[in-house]
Amino acid sequence: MRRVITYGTFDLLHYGHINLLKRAKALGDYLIVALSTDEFNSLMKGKHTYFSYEQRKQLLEAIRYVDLVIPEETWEQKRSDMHEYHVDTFAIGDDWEGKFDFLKEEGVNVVYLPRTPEISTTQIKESLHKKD
Ligand code: C2G
Repeated sequence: MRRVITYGTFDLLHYGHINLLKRAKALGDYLIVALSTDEFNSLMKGKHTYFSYEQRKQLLEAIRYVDLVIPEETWEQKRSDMHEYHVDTFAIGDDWEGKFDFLKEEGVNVVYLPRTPEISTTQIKESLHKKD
């Protein structure tokens, strides 16, 4: 069983997120999503999400590519996650290119996947705001 993990906030779920999850799953047989908690988003990522952690978790668990959702509570948990979840591959969008290469030291493949252009949660929020 080749286990892949990815991390993110996944707020206002859109096709860019789905494309990422689809490609991440294709790197193995089992995909774990470490989902940023509400506290991690607001305190560490400076993100205010529309949907709560539980709502974002429910959405992700409904996606065929996702096998398990766990909480992402700190920047530092990645190293231990690789061992706790027996991860073979870490995958994330290439907006993070190079930032997680240190995980290779834990014996995992590190893959940066091209982001889907033209869509982002911020863009969705801004375009809805303009229509008000
Ligand atoms: N993504 C993408 N294409 C987009 C938008 C997002 O491929 N148009 C990818 C991002 O690169 C990321 C994932 O979808 O891999 C989730 O996006 P975010 O929720 O914005 O994740 P982020 O805030 O970058 O969290 O510790 C790592 C962080 O938690 C990553």
